[in-house]
Amino acid sequence: MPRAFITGITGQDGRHLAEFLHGKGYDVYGMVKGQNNPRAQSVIDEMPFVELVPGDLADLPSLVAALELSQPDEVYNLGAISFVALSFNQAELTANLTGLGVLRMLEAIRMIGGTHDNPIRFYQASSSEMFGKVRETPQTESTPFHPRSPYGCAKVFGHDIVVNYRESYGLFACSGILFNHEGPRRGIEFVTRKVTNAVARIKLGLQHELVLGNLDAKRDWGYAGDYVKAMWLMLQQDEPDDYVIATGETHSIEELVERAFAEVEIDNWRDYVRQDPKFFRPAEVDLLIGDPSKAREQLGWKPEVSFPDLVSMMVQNDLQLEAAKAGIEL
Ligand code: G4F
Repeated sequence: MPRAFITGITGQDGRHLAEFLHGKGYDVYGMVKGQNNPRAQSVIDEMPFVELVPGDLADLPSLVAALELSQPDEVYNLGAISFVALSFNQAELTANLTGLGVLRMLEAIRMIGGTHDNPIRFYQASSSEMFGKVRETPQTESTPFHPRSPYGCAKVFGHDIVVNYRESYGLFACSGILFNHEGPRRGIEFVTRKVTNAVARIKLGLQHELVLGNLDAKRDWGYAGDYVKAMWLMLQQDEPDDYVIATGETHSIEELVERAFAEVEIDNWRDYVRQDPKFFRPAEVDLLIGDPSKAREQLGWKPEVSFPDLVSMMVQNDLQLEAAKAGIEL
């Protein structure tokens, strides 16, 4: 059985990837940090097949120990401070985990797998946030980076150090430059889930207002379940490389809001939405749209879930969840 080690196992992508790899016959190991981590219990409940291993991206010896224990063929580094807004308040922590954490993981792989002919294959979760104030549209693997947040800066470091370790030590190390990817497992702090959850609650009469920041920003939103497949495909190629993973479509936050309200047959959405400066960022990424041609041609990957279907899936899921919590029959 091939063995996979995943950091960030408690997050949206970690869960999707663990399920996907389990379905492919992998033994799946997931790194969890901290003592009595409350999110670990939900992984145990949802995915009993995952073997949890202690470790922390801020602590190199713990990463070495985790790899020694799991002896993986493939390492997926999804762990990070992943919320862009938070990175402005915790910039140093973000640089340490989201940026230097990648370097530590690569070093741990070299220590365990040897400096030459290292058999461990490595996937890094790079991000479209690296493009920031975009230099060209659509963005490709060769578009220059111009990050707009401490998170984006840390991801650029992570991306560059993967390229450097690949070129310096011949590691099989790949980066997926993933554009925004969402779904029912998305954390409530991210705009898609914040919107779909609020719309469901408004429809059920449990909430009366949705307070947001910038409605003009545009994102290339895909479905997380589609995107984890691309991560795996990258590690099955003959040569390591970097790939943009995106839908090639962009939509504004306003369009997202309008579509989510339409899903529950509310047309006068503006009556429920208020903007608050506290949700605006010190520097914004105005427009993201990726060109996934390379992934399509070389990996045979394409997104399966459209934007309307994604919004519908998330709203319907939140309606079920919120109704069940409130004891409302749908
Ligand atoms: O949903 P968001 O917080 O995602 P963001 O910042 O695009 O980052 C996500 O995607 C990246 C890939 O490009 C990942 F690397 C990253 O880890 C994360 O998954 O915000 C999306 C947009 C922003 O322009 C933000 O200003 O929505 C705007 N927005 C407007 N009102 C809001 C809100 N965002 C949030 N989170 N909450 C609001 O109330």
